[in-house]
Amino acid sequence: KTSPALDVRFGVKDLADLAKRFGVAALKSPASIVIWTTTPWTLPANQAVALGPEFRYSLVDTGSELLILASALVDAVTKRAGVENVTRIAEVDGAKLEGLQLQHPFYERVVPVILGDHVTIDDGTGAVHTAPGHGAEDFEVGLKYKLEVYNPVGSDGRFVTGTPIFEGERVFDANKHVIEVLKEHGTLLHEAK
Ligand code: VAL
Repeated sequence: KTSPALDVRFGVKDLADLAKRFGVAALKSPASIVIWTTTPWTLPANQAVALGPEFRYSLVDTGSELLILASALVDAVTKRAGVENVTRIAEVDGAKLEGLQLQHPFYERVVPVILGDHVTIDDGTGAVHTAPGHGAEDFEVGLKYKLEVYNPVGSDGRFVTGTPIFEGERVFDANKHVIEVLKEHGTLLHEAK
């Protein structure tokens, strides 16, 4: 089996702040930035979501929620997620969203939007799940933003004691559990099979 590819919601904490950044009137539905990852087991270590400063990002309304995606990827992401009605509300440069506060998809942790030149819009969502303890580019951009280099995985390949939810699990077995936990929290937008 190939590795799972997930689209995951990071909820926007402050809708008024989001509205201001996009230059629109009051927003009513819950809003999320959607990240794409092929390594679900790295999500416990997430410390930020990186956007490309010069890419355009759209705020889209699905009828039940608001999603923020790279404008170039709105069609691809909403199509694979089976979203039928997509209304584009507004568009900004990624730079406009720096510092926006997001809710981690299953922990009680608030993580910021950061900017990085390593972000691409070739695939995914245009928003990179950033775990400085697990990836070289994530580490580099983390230094710039003083993110915690959090690595909850021990040398035995298992989540260390004290890791919420996943303590003791082997990381590659944990992928399935992470997907279940995302579903429980309503933060899994799509899982490629
Ligand atoms: N940034 C990578 C990802 O999106 C890892 C290294 C956390 O899967």
